[in-house]
Amino acid sequence: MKEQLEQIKCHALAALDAADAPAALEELRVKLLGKKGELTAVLKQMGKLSPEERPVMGQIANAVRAEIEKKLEDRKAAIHAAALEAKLAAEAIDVTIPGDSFPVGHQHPMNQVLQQIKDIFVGLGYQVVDGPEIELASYNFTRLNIEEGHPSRDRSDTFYFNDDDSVLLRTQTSPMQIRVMENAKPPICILAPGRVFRKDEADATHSPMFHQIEGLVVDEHITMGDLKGALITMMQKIYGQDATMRFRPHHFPFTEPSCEMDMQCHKCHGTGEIDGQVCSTCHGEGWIELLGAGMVHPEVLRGCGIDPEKYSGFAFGMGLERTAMGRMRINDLRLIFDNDVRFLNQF
Ligand code: 2NL
Repeated sequence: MKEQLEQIKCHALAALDAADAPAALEELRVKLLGKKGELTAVLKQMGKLSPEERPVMGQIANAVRAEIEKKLEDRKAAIHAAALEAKLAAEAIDVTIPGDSFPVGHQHPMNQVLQQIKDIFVGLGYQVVDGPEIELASYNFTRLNIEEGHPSRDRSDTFYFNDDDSVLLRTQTSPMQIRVMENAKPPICILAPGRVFRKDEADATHSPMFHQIEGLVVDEHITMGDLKGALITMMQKIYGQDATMRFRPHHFPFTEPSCEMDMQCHKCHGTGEIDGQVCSTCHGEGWIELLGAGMVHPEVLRGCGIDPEKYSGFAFGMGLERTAMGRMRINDLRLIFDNDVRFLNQF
């Protein structure tokens, strides 16, 4: 019997060493240690032994069992470790291989300019507002003090939707500011950027759709000084602290008084020429037109339910394309809308 046990142990350890998969190990476990296994079969014969032999054989049998069990565990661990090793090797990622590169886009030059101007005014406490592009003529014209018969209302200048000329594509972003003034109480401090539409044939300086940024501040004691402070601050943040501005009288129906703001040409420093040649930036003017502005007309305030005896305000408007063209030396407006990447990649 002792030889039998030795033989079982010998075969078992060799077979376990050869097994290289969890399923094969389990098969061997059943074959060796299971209820119908080889070791159990030998133990069943213990009854035939003498009382003196029985404990001796029992001890040997237990030792064999323990040795097989230990071998089983060792092989299980070894097979598991080998499988893990193989998996890690197969799934290894070489982080030193260069990645696939693809071109990263950038903002359109118009958006770059818009973002910079918005950042400046948000920094001054303005709120950016957005409104409908399809507007009522009352918001776009009447409430801005633009009377019936004014040239800008002409059907050859404005896109109307109906025969009575009551609905249109906004020609400026001011209607948005009217909407804010009639709904909010001063202090009001807003920036209204957006698309506007005018019946213009597209050429180097005209487009039927373009972008405007308007600003509006209404509160007690707002003066022309506040207007100048805000606009000079904006331009000096864009063009540098030594940029020089001038204000010229002008006329808008919705502001009184009204003005236009120019900046002294930063290329020729106001002389209009460089090395005896006409300056190409200001075309010899010495000054560059930037925007229109003024103190909100009392009738416009009153029409929005704001008492012009108590409150005053300033407003300004600028064309975004014109600003971008001046800043980035773009000489044809159509380039801005063509979206040719060879053009856009330069900015
Ligand atoms: C220009 C001039 C301007 C305004 C826009 C405005 C808006 C309201 C009331 C009063 Cl709600 N004024 N906006 C004022 C002055 C000038 O734009 O040349 N834009 C391109």
